[in-house]
Amino acid sequence: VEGEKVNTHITTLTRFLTEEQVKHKEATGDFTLLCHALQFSFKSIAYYIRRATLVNLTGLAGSSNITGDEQKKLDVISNDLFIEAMRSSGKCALLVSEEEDEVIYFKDSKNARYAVACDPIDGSSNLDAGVSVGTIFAIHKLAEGSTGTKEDILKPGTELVAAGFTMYGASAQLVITMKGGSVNGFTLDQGVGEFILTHPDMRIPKKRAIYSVNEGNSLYWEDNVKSYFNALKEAPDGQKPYSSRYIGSMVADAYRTLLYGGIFAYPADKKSPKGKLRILYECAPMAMVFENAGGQAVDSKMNRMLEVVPEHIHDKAGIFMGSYDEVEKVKAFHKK
Ligand code: AHM
Ligand code: MG
Repeated sequence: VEGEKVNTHITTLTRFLTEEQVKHKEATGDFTLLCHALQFSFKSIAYYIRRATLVNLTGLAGSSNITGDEQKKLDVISNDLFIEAMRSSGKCALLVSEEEDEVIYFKDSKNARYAVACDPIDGSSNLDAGVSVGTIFAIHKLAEGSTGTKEDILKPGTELVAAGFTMYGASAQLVITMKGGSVNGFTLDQGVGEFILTHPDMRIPKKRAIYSVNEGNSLYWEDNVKSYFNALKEAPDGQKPYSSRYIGSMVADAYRTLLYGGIFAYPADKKSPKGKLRILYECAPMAMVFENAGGQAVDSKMNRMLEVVPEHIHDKAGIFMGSYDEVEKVKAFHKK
């Protein structure tokens, strides 16, 4: 571009992954290849979502998943894209998907050492309205000597080797974090078809007066949850009351919370005593991102979300996550 300085020092996701691999002497390159397969699934899901209204991909598929949600056409397509990407990578031994009742084992991937959990399209109730949705993923390493069993995925989030999510919004964003590492954000450049590092070392603000919760459920909330959210609006000591922001796609609500700070919650309540969001592919990966960005995530009993161990692959939990101080406030209300 004339007169404009073009930045040629760009970190693509591919380069980022290669540089990460070099940092780990023991790395075999398997994890990098798995991430390349993930990256392809994100790009193709983003592509189909963008074209959905034009090529008749909106609406229902006529089936429902384990949780009883009616599946949208795009839920089914994205799930198939994700499964195929994991199968063809040769590095994934087993996969848990929100859209599949049972664990999928890739028996042909003989030397695969990873187990993956995913929600191919989170927030799918928003799809037909063109509101942001995204993909959530969590990666575990198989136990030493294991060829891949359910036990390799029914583990607490503290054991995750990597996790993250995408958000297909005004642009496609990818947030990824690895064990003990920082959180990095990438933006898909449609022109070159690459995720570009645009948000290195993301840190969530320590506090912010924004809350994000489906307030329509307040009738069913436990008393301490009610009094906590009321307190945010009552604004004690002459402070400004909190602002409310709720999109209804966790990926979008989480992405905003990560950037601006605040609190996102989907508490367990009298109607759903175990909460709504699923541990393996919704709560745990988000908790890892938030903790590695300097925030916190807890369940409805105020246990650290990353330490919650699911018994079954689709188990749910209540969740509160966000800025460090905002989660401290939630905890304080649960001690009362
Ligand atoms: P989904 O995976 O079937 O899309 O459901 C998960 C979504 C989250 O993205 C969001 O936080 C929540 O469900 C919204 O639920 P509600 O409509 O009850 O507020
Ligand atoms: Mg979901």
